[in-house]
Amino acid sequence: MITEKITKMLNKQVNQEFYSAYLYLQMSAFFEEEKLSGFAAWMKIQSGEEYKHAMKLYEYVLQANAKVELQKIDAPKNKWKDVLDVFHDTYKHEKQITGYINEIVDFALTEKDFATFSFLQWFVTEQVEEESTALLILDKIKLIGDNKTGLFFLDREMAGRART
Ligand code: OFO
Repeated sequence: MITEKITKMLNKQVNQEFYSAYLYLQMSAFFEEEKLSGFAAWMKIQSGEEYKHAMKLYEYVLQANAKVELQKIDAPKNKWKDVLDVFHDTYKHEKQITGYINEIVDFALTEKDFATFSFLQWFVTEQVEEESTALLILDKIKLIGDNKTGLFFLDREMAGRART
């Protein structure tokens, strides 16, 4: 059985992951408006990944015989200047999520809740990948600058995720 405090933190993280799914879906819609279908497809898949993260936490809370308490999901930002602006936000958001995960990991250790500590290792590893991917794309966008042809090809590359 997990403690009330850990349950509360995990439930909050369920909400954060659903918010991530919402945010990335909104970003996908922005890319659709901008006619960047590759970026849109990439973000839609990312949104689906976040849904899976939320459900992983949800299942764990249930499995631990604790109470799942779903909370209100905030509306995400829905306006960006350009692709660079979106990926600045994406990278910033992933770093924030890493911080939240680390807080729970840290608290689980304090409580000697080794089961939750062990469960969260998947998220710790996942966050390394999430941050690294967001930064890689951000750097590519910076490299391209105002070059429209570069953006066209990067959009095609982003579409590749939908084919894998
Ligand atoms: Fe983007 O990894 Fe979950 O939130």
